[in-house]
Amino acid sequence: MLTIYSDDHRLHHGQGELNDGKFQPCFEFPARADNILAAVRDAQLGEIIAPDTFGLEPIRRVHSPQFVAFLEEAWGLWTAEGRSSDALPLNWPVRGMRQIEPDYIDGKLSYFSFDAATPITAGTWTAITSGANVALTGAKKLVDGETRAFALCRPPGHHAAADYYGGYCFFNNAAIAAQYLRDQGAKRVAILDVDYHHGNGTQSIFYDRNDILFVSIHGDPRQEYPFFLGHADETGEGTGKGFNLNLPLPWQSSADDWFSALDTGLQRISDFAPDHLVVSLGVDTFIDDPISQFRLRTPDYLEVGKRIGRLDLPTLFVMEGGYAVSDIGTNVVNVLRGSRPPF
Ligand code: Q9C
Ligand code: ZN
Repeated sequence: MLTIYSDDHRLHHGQGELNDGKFQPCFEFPARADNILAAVRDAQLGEIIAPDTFGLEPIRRVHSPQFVAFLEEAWGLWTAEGRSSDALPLNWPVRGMRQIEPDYIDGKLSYFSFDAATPITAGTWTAITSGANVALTGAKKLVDGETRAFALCRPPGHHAAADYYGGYCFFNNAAIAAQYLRDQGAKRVAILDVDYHHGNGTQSIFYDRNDILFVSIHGDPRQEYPFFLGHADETGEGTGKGFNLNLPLPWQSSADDWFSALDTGLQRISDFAPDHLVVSLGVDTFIDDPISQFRLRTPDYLEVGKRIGRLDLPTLFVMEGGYAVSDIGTNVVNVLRGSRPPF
């Protein structure tokens, strides 16, 4: 299997995030991708290539121009105010407040974000544009006939919507790749999100669409971040009705329960008969993940890969979450290895 990777991810390295009422070191940090890359090499999974450059046009197919412009200018505006620490928001425009983009950088951070765990740093813009290129290069490989590719994206993307960032995510790499596949001629694309957290950004980007099916297995939003999207009754709207499938599970769900949900999701994808599959690959479902409450173990990830592989669809895996850094490489590689025939 082909892996697409760039060192540019290291340019995004936040100093900290607000967690448990304390300012703590970021859970999402460069060693995650470094460890995955090392495991891909050790497993001799296949060729590792650098991304091509696609420019901002394919990013603007899923993100608003205002949001893209904000991310490009944010660090400059922040440092122009004399700040040298990471840029973080402090308040949000909730129910009844006006949705007007402020002029001042602190207000812009609030307007375009939804949490205080996602710092913008000096190198964030370079890292996230490069991450989008990694995903797009993987998508292009599918168009060119590759049957499996792994976009080793960092930072992750699935919490980012058309015009807001959060949950460690800025550009929605999986959504950008799925839209690119459509724009290159695919009639239908399915996105399977197996990250522990609901892919609220991806869902909201494609919620009114019947050409891109979104299926997600995740911690029940009654208990788990991002809390305000991911319920089972969110099935799509307008022409998108029936093309969004949420499979929320409670904290401490067993691996068996998780695999039952996976089978339900895979059946829906199979019925949809897409031209391509994009997998939002998070391994924060792991039993030892420091911020998550599911119970998958390292050998389970081989089985995850096998079941996905049996769909027999051209598949792009896009890296999302997973914070047990010493196990992340093995867990990811197990999914990738499992997905290759023979099953
Ligand atoms: N106490 C992804 O996995 N905050 N994002 C968690 C835990 C945000 C996770 C706080 C978690 C975001 C891509
Ligand atoms: Zn996650």
